[in-house]
Amino acid sequence: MSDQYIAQTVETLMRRYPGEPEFHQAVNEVLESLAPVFEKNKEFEEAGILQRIVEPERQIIFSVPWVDDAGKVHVNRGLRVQYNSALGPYKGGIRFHPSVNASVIKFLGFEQIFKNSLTGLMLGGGKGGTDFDPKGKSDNEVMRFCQSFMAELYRHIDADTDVPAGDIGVGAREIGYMFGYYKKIKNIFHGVLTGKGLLYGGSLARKEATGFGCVYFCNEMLKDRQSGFENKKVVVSGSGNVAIYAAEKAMSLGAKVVAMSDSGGYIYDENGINLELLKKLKEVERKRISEYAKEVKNAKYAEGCAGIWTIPCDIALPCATQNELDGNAAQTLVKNGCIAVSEGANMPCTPEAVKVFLDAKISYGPGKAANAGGVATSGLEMSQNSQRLSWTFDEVDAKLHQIMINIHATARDTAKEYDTPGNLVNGANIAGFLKGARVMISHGV
Ligand code: NDP
Ligand code: 2IT
Repeated sequence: MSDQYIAQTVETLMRRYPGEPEFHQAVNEVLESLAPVFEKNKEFEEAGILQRIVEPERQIIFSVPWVDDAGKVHVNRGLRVQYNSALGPYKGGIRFHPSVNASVIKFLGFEQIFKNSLTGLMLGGGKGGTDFDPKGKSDNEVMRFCQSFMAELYRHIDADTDVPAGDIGVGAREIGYMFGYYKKIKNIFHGVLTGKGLLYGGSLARKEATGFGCVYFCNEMLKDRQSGFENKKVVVSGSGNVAIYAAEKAMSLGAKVVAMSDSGGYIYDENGINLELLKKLKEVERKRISEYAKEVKNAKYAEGCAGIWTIPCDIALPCATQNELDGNAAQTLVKNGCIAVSEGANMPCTPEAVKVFLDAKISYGPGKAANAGGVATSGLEMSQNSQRLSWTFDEVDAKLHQIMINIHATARDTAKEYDTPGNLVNGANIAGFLKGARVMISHGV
């Protein structure tokens, strides 16, 4: 009965949104976990919770015209999907990447509902983005783009309505330009964005939070198998915000990070990555990761980012982008002795890869649980902004750490309760869903 309800809901959604593979993938992955929940809670089907949660409450699509340094006019497409507001103001990042389209933003927004629910904070789910490519653009071009983006987005967001943050291609620089323009045209200085600079309301530890949180989560999974990061060999994909701070925390717990990547290729440094150098190349100079191998004699660079998973490791932290780790890569990791995978990125492992990890019974932390530390710390930034106070780095980090411990325990206990012990995919999906669904029932249709 509940199987039929789920199948019908999926079918209707696929018909309504054809040709959106990432969105379909994300929905299927969550719904595959939920049959026993609908079996146990008949009131969810009666209240139409599933049809309501898969359909975004609001989708905003707008044009973003801007002028480059040579005076040429360009037009990109901006999107904001305000997915579900049961648990609080819509909350989720903004992505600047040429691959952004409605499918990508809806998959990210849908994931965000469950992730934000798991944090235990009052956060609804949303996501935004644009197909603008910030690579190779001057600061002034990025500023003009951000201003044009905000010239439309400002109508739809507010500190108590929808609070965007960063994601791929959006860091402190872009948040600064967007915040400045919002303030200018709305004449309001409040916490409408998170990931802000520390001098104007940003939270200490927000920059580090997603990567640190991913490692805190992984550490909890390792503890359950009487293990830890000490002396482990770690591979981290990506070399952006999430990857850098996942690597930093793994190192501080005694691991050796031997490989990192960008969309062009990966570096392998068997002595352990020199993170200060990598930060300089990536965060300050915005260079390609291949430059690292030019500066470090023993390091090797290989073209193509997928090859990074062939490097033997104990722990893999995919922190770049969706579907970057497929079934073959997963089999290689398992064959090479990998015992844990914790997703810093959103949906980096394909469904085939996830199946390989679950079948092999290695520890697998799905992104909506393992990378929730970023948005959780955004929630802490919102709390600080509301209070007009700022907490110390250690205070925020301690709260983040506890939130990640709680998310892991919730996912693990829920998986056990629903007869799939060790399956944190089911645990995270079910626990994230239950809270939102119960609140949707309280609010009426
Ligand atoms: P950044 O833009 O800082 O870094 C992204 C990294 O991933 C870069 O190294 C980039 O390489 C690489 N990358 C991007 N696209 C591709 C691709 N198609 N193939 C291979 N590599 C790619 O982004 P973040 O670190 O913020 O985000 C990384 C992931 O983490 C995303 O999935 C994001 O949704 C997720 N996430 C981010 C959070 C945050 O707080 N920032 C919170 C939770 C999840 P290149 O420079 O060559 O493009
Ligand atoms: O995917 C994510 O959780 C983020 N990009 C962070 C969202 C946020 O609002 O901090």
